[in-house]
Amino acid sequence: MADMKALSEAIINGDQAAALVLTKSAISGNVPAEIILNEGLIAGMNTIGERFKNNEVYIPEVLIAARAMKTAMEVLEPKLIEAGVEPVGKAVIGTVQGDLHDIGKNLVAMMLKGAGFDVIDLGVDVSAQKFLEKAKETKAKIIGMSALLTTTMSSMEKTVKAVKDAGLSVKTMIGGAPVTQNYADKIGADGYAPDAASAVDLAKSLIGK
Ligand code: B1M
Repeated sequence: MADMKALSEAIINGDQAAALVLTKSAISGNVPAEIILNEGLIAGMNTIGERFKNNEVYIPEVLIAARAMKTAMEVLEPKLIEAGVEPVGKAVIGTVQGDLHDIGKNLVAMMLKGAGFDVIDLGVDVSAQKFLEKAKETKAKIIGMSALLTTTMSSMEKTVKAVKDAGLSVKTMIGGAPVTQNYADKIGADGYAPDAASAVDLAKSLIGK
């Protein structure tokens, strides 16, 4: 029986080669794709997320773990599709219009993927209209916006307003260094998260998972 604990340890340690070998051996040992995903890969990313939140590990460790997860996901993905495993939810994410900072946004996207979300990353400089169109097109449950400049935060408000005006039932969540819970409340966003691990908890709670 393939060892899911070893697989999650490989993710935690960011050991790309071990993550790949263990995922392949689990697949050839007929471990269900969902078990490999949940008990191996996601369990590992969850641990990294917790450690990151507690300042026990830092951005480089998260990025290395996410890279190991990505490598393993490349071989697991066809099996998940075959097995018809549903993602936790679909999230459209991006850095808001006028803002080119994407390191934090990328971390949030990686952690969401690590938690089993289907993430559509629109990149940087994303307008309210673009967020809205993509959310409609993909039937996403969440729009996630990141801003690092005080001057671009107002773009979040535009997106929240556009979503409300369109009557779209999608949850909006925001984050980034200058963003606060107060600001989220002020603009009527559904949630704010201070870091990537909290963003995962928030995203899950917004969609009742
Ligand atoms: Co710029 N920059 N920058 N910059 N930059 C800041 C943000 C700044 C604070 C530096 C300073 O003056 N001390 C300042 C903003 C001042 C302000 O408005 N308050 C600033 C400025 C002024 C600028 C320019 C205007 C500089 C210029 O050209 N005169 C320019 C703007 C360009 C533009 O966007 N239009 C600019 C450019 C750049 C670079 C291109 C050089 C580069 C960006 C490279 C890139 O992202 N690819 C850059 C960088 C690297 C920074 C600093 C140094 C680091 C930002 C970062 O990546 N942090 C930053 C100073 C600093 O913060 N020390 C600075 C690490 C990252 C992991 O943290 O993004 O906060 P963060 O993400 C966290 C959380 O916030 C949260 O989770 C993440 C992980 O825990 N989070 C979310 C983020 N998004 C979330 C979304 C969520 C939930 C949580 O839900 C959806």
